[in-house]
Amino acid sequence: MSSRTKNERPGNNSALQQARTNLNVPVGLELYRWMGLSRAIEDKLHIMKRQGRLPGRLVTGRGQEAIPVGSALALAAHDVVCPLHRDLGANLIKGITPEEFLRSYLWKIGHPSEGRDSDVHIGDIRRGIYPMISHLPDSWPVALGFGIASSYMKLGRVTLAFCGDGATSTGAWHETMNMSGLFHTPNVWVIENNKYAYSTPVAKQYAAMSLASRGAAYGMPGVEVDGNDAFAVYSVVKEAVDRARAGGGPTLIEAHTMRIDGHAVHDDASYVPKDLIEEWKQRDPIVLLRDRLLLANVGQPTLSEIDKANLQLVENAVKAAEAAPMPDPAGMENEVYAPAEAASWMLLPRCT
Ligand SMILES: Cc1ncc(C[n+]2csc(CCOP(=O)(O)OP(=O)(O)O)c2C)c(N)n1
Repeated sequence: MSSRTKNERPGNNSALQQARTNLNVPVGLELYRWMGLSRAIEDKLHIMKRQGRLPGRLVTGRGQEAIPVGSALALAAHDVVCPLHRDLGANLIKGITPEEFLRSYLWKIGHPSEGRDSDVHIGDIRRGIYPMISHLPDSWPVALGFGIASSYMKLGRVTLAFCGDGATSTGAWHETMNMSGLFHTPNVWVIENNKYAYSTPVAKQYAAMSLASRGAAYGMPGVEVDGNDAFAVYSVVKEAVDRARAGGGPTLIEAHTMRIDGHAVHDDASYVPKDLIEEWKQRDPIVLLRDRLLLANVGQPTLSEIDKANLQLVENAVKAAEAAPMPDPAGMENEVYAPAEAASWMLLPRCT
């Protein structure tokens, strides 16, 4: 029996070790830019919520941006991603603009659902984003379907799906993994192990020492990665994406991180030991990457420019979204069912 606990971070796979030593600076700067934009939007949403400027709920992925950003940056333009409630960064990289995201949170028009759905339920299949399904992890069987279609039609397209540690206890999760291994689908499965599913800690969620170890049971590689190390996430996911595209089948990736906020803004997370949160706050993925970029001789002014540009984007987005109109109730039933062109991603040229 291993003496590792489920809260420890892994550090024993080759892609991860290599990532720690060889930071690719242009990729590092892209990771920094997208993580910073995601954080800036979610920080602003928290302020707006407290000011009473935000209707409805607020769920964020602050502190775990390295996973959606590192993963989505490893995809090609025509690949598909299935983001969930902690994955704003993946939506942004695949083309959802800050303004569209703000409009969604404010229930305005001018984003893919045009006010018929709200907050994190955003996506656009024409941009390769399958919008979140609330029933967790029901986007996984859908991602499997994308994978099977891509193999069958020889599209060369990879589909990446995210879920949390809690979602891995469901039947849909296990059935998806079984079929993915069986059909050798071009999927990358990313678990964001943030140690809590609402108030349930991982110790009460599963008995296995790691979730990645389940990969072997389904006939696919299972890899653990430090989910607060953006470049390590990018490297591990890129390896899995390249393998999937080359016909090498799926990979299960367990990215270790910590939910440093409550489940959502209404939850003070008082059930989480304070020292656990503090320990992980010291490993803020944006600060870690910034320090590595500085060590790699990227100047502080370059990083400050990126931060400034991100804040400006958010301010512009908030202004435009707040000024935008609400939907016309007369159009409530339009496009409730997917338009025919929703399947058009299949007809796009092969992804190279
Ligand atoms: C099938 C299902 N059961 C319950 C819920 C309610 N719910 C929403 S988020 C959540 C916690 C999920 O935990 P996890 O999968 O670890 O993801 P995290 O929120 O920690 O990122 C729960 C129970 C749901 N959305 N779907």
